[in-house]
Amino acid sequence: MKKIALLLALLMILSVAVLASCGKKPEESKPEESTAESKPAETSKEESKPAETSKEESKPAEESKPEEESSEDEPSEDVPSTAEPDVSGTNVALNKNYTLSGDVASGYNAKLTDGKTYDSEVTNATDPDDGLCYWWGFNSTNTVDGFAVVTIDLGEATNINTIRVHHGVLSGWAVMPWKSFKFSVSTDGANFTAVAALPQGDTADGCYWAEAGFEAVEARYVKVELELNPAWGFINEIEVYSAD
Ligand SMILES: [Ca+2]
Repeated sequence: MKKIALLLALLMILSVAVLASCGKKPEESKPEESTAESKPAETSKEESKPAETSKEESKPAEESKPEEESSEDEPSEDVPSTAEPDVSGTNVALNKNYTLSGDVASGYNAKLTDGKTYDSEVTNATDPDDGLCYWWGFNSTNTVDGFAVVTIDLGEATNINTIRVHHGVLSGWAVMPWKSFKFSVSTDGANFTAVAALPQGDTADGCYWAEAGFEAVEARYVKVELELNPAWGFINEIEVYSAD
């Protein structure tokens, strides 16, 4: 009987131990819950990813700007030459001073009253691209309200009847035809009177001149306003002819 009593006692102890161990399991599961709690922290990291992707999305916009600039900066291609038109008067703008609506853009800084046009320059160039160095380039950086403005001081009041602007088109390099041409004159450099206007000319690639003839007028200052057709507008020479 004593043995049976001992066995029963042992069974009691074992059952209590088993129950005690089962009671610990819920406590051991708590760390699992805590790991589950760490998951929101991970998802918060995932939430930060869209911010990173937004940065990536902004990159193409930044990269596109240099592409536009590079397309504007590299207009270099041969241009078919054209013959000079006949004018009976004297080019009184030759070697005269002038002002511009803005500083030179990207090195295309031809002199506009030196008597040399693209055509004459390229004759002496060994590389066709050299000729393009003799253009003055206008873009959004050196125009005002969409207009390139050149004002020539003839030095003294002069009777004139013709103004001519040599310009070029290279659409493949973003050098576009001018949208319009406006010509005005002044005797004091402050009050200008319109004398002529021209619409957009040829749009095909090439060298051109826009020529405006008008009734003879006395002028010391000649203003040429060219409406930009983005991105670039090129001119090389402006001639003003005397009526005498
Ligand atoms: Ca020139």
